[in-house]
Amino acid sequence: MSHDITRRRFIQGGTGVAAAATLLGGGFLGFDAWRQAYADAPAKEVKQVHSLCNSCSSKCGFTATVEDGKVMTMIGDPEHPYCDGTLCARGYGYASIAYSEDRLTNPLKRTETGAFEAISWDDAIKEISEKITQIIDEDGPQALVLIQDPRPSGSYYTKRFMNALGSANVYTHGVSCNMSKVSGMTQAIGVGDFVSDVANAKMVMFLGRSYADGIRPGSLHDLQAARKKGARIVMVDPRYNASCLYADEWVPIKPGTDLALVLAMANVLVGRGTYNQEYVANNTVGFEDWAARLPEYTPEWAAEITGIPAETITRLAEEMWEAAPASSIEQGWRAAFGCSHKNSGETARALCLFNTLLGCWGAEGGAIFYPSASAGKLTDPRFAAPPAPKEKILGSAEYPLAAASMGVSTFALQQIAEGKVKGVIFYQSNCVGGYSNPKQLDEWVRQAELSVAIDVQMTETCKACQYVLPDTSYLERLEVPEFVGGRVPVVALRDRVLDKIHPETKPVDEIFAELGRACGVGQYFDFTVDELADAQLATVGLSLEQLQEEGIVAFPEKAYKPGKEITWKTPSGKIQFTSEACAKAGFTPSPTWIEPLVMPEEGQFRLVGGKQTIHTHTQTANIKPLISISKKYGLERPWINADVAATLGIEDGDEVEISSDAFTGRTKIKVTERIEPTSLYLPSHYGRMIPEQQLSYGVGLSQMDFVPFHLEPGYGGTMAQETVVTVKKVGA
Ligand SMILES: Nc1nc2c(c(=O)[nH]1)N[C@H]1C(S)=C(S)[C@@H](COP(=O)(O)OP(=O)(O)OC[C@H]3O[C@@H](n4cnc5c(=O)[nH]c(N)nc54)[C@H](O)[C@@H]3O)O[C@H]1N2
Ligand SMILES: Nc1nc2c(c(=O)[nH]1)N[C@H]1C(S)=C(S)[C@@H](COP(=O)(O)OP(=O)(O)OC[C@H]3O[C@@H](n4cnc5c(=O)[nH]c(N)nc54)[C@H](O)[C@@H]3O)O[C@H]1N2
Ligand code: SF4
Ligand SMILES: [Mo]
Repeated sequence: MSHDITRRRFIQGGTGVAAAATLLGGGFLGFDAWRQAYADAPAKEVKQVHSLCNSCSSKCGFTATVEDGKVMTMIGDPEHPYCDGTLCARGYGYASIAYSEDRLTNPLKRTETGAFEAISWDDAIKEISEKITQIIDEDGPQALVLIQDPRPSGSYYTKRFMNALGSANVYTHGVSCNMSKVSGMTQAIGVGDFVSDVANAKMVMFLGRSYADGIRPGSLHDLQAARKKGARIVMVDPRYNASCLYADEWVPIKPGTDLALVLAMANVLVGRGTYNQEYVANNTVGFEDWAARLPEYTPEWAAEITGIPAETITRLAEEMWEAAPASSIEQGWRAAFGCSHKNSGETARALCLFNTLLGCWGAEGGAIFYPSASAGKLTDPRFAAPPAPKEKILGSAEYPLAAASMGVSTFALQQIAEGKVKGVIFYQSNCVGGYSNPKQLDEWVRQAELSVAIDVQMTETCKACQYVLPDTSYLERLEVPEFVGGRVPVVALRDRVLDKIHPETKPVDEIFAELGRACGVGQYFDFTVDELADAQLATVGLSLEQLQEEGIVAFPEKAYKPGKEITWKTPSGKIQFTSEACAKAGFTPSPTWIEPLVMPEEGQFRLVGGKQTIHTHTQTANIKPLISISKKYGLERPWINADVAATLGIEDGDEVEISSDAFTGRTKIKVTERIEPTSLYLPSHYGRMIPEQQLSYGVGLSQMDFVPFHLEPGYGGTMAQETVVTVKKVGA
């Protein structure tokens, strides 16, 4: 197969030995300049390695300079679509995990007393595999569950391992990330993702998506470009988030009510006939059903619910129409409707239908779909896939709209208490700490007959498990190639930047291969990750060695082409205003208003989460350079509206007590005008109570502690913001 492949000029021939003197030389000079500057200094081993960040799921590409086994510089790869030449602060800070004092360095087993003691790899693999075999013999493979945060090798090896055992139960973190969004969109447009063409848009509305807080550098660059070009940017968010710096307008909204806003804007456009009638007639089904339901959703109706004035709602709808088709509502990711409320899935569905009224799909400046590349089929029988599991992923009957590629992981854990699930394995997942109420999840995991966590540090999830297996850090392992979609799709590689630091750690590929062999399915793991990577790359005309040298290879022949006809992967082959699956799951055929599960009354607040630029979920709280910044600036403090604080006698920096039905905790508070009155914002990354995480222990509070265990009907999202809290000053 031949491909028109562009090759990035490698700055300097691969991994070479060069002269360099001190750390000071690291800086951010180009490699050549640095080498030149220290040409006469005593020789040290300096090499360059291309790899992928592991501080969040964006997995940005970078080139590391390594001197005598220490990472000196990391430069974001310009061709990587997500990083666009820049790593974010987390990308740099998280690299220190490799050398962290709090790394797991040995397999551990929980003893009768609840303490963990070291155990050899041989014993750990033997005991775990015996238990797996016993569970399969007694209860069948569907009694086993695996939960992972999708990473290149993680996704490949966990699925292969579970499928080889006959289980379909491989879950991601979706329930507590973007599952409702992905699943709702799929009902409308057949896929769970699109991209607002922000850089070329005339207008973009963001519903609780903040490129400057929930960072992906490439997206932030697009927002900056849009700002420069004069695009109209509107941020709908209960708080003035960091992206508002690039916006024309901040529209504060009561959280959980975005569906009412979208329905009312649709009411305005459809009521007036100011929508792309030709586009709707040619590309959709079920429009009449929605049109007949919209009249009751007037801007005045929505104003009551959202707290946004009716005139603003009407004006925003008008402006979006005037800018169409170079306008769209951006797709969002987590906090607003990724997994947060009882109406999240339906909000995502309605959002896609509103964009359809604009006729913006595939239009320059509108809502577009980026192409991707992928590896072809491998012919070598060693790589043959195990037979497809006989059953569907557990939870698919109860939550029929949930994307099967993510699955309702927390429902699967609930099935431990029902006796249907007996064994659970976590790979690179702090499920217990972050997917729903930690106390509840901990209780279920502890009831399992087998529980294993594979991680690099001690976490809430590890603590709940019987066995803890130490992975190498991402800087110490090669993974399978990562194909990334974008304007120009690419393939990139996580490579070994450092030699293994702790001898008793093992990379993910080895862990699952050893478990596979011990469980009697070794025939599916009869290869090294290097051989697998090389074979996958051969299907696109590359080799492992080539990609290691180049770091990233683009597929320009697959680049995004504006105006290309879109194939809608829905059952009808068209955009669906009505969905049979939604109707079958108990929703109206086209989206209508659904009240959130709880609404704050007088004296109560909805607890909302949100990312901070310098942290990722629960995984960076113990990272020295990052948590030091948090501590210095008090970033862990929740935000309360200034007027409301005044009525409660609360001042900036006061110690407060925050209570929900599930939890009560104390912390210092931030009083600000940057948040609407019914919300209390708790930054998402704190409240870790694991003493082994020495730096994060006891800093701030965790949103999930306050949230009861529950799941969004039909869609299975964790409903992370369906909780109300009260706040009082300590000692008042
Ligand atoms: N720094 C950082 N960046 C990240 C990550 C990270 O952990 N840290 N994680 C990555 C991942 S996995 C994800 S999922 C994304 C998440 O990316 P986002 O979805 O952008 O992130 P969030 O911070 O969860 O939510 C964005 C905003 O929604 C607002 N919000 C809360 N509730 C509502 C609501 O009901 N309606 C509206 N309109 N707004 C609301 C919050 O105030 C917040 O400012 O970030 C990615 N990038
Ligand atoms: N409290 C809280 N809960 C959240 C969120 C939040 O911000 N705060 N965010 C939500 C969102 S948007 C998402 S996507 C999910 C994400 O949920 P997860 O994917 O579970 O992400 P983290 O909570 O960061 O936990 C990642 C785990 O992977 C481990 N890890 C890191 N590197 C490696 C490695 O190289 N190998 C192995 N084996 N393990 C490694 C970390 O130590 C950590 O325990 O969480 C959701 N829940
Ligand atoms: S966005 Fe930041 S943390 Fe995430 S992969 Fe990219 S550089 Fe790493
Ligand atoms: Mo996420």
